[in-house]
Amino acid sequence: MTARYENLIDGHDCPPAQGAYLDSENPWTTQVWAQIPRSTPEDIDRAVAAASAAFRNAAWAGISATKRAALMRRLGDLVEANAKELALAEVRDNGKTYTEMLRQMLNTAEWYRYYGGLCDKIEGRVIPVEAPGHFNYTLREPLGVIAMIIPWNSPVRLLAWKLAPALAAGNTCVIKPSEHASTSTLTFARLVREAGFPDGVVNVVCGLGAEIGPALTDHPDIAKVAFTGGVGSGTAVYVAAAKRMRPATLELGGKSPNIVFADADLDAAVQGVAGGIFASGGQSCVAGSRLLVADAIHDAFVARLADVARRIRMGDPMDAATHVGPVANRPQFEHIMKMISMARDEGATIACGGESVTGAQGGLFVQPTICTGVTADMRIAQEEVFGPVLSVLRFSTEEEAVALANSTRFGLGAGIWTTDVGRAHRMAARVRSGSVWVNTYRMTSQTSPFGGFDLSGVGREGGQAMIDAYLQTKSVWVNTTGVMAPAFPSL
Ligand code: TXE
Repeated sequence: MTARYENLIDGHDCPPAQGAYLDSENPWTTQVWAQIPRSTPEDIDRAVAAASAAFRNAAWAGISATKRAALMRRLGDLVEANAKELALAEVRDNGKTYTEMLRQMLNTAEWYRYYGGLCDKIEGRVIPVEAPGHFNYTLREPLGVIAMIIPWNSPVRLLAWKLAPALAAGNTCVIKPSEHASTSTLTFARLVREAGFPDGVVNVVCGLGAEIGPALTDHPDIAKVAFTGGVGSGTAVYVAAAKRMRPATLELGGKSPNIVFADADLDAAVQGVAGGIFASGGQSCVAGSRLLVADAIHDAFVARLADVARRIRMGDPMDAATHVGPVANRPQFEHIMKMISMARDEGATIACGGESVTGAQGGLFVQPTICTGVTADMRIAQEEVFGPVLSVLRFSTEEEAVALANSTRFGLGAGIWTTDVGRAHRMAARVRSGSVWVNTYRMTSQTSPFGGFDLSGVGREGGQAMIDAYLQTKSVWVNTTGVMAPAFPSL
């Protein structure tokens, strides 16, 4: 049976103004399992109006920081209690394994708890000023209505990276999930109501990026845009924010290198590199899609990696024995296959994989693929695939490794595999990347900042400082003398 979902506006389930819906296809069964609203700018207007009213309403604006913290903790508890339902919605929407999605949901709960802990630690300062008889202090105030635009690969988790600090700071929001994966966000939004947040604080409007995205990012009552997605859409969002002189945080993916030196613990490196690119079918922003490997170990390392790649089990994402589910949606599948064919045309060798596979129920898979003989000037070494495709480049010196690592316009993550502690720190300092992992990969935490250099984005998510990105500072001056000096003494 097809489930029908509605937008959440001002605490109510709201059918889209034009009454149109989009089909949500389960990528494993290829069957339509849900319908989501195909909203129009009218729906965006309603949601922004609700969020603006909620921002001013005493039920939210006047709530104490201690009470806001309690709401956040309650939301974290509800995410944990409903983790299975949320994970199931994501599996149906994007085909990632249930095991992975469940783990993500449990971690997502921690984001709300962590930022809940910061609510009552938002403090201004008393500032010594060289102005006798004047008292100066700062107030830290929320920004207003935040537009949050979310992709399909891990919607509830990537939303938390924005929503948790934004709510902790006292903002309200309008969320636009991806048209490819909206149901988990709507399921999550019900929990926001259940936790006791006032109506209108969190609103969700579903629909196509091209049809409602600009109506949201260009809305005059939006105070900030927080976005995760591709570079193309991210650029459009950033331009829209700039035209209204508004801040934006953007997380835009990458072409992250795993750099394996000859002195590395090769057992560990094989695991890290294979997991870095093939977990989630490569559909993750930090996918380690470039392997930079020392000449001396190139052939042996690639052979070991290919052996792991060939043994990865693709299948039903609900089956605990499955390592990787289907590609999340047809446009993404077509994009991955086009990139593999482009790699072949550019002269790369497909050392393993390279073909598509149709699953038992019709879902589309791409074999874990390793392209060797790749050079830095090839498009396969420069452009994000967002699929299970690894480009292998070789180096002979540390200098060359640094140059190759920094040879793309992205800079999201980098793995460094070496047992030489000096080299590990030298490399960490020289690689242009928002996160550097030494002898590990993919580590993130609500307590630590995450984000990208260059085309990988603007701003950071996670960590204490992130709450500042959802606050603004007001400087208050008070004349304590009771006397105002004449403006024009001679008059
Ligand atoms: O992302 P989009 P798509 C990369 C990956 C993938 C490519 C395209 O390489 O192949 O992006 O994926 C909304 N104004 N990543 O098409 O278009 C859209 O509706 C406002 C990297 O799914 O960037 C969705 O909600 N919003 C990545 C969101 O933007 C607009 C995760 C992301 O969609 C808009 C996913 C507009 N003009 C894909 N156009 C990561 N960094 O993790 C679209 N949207």
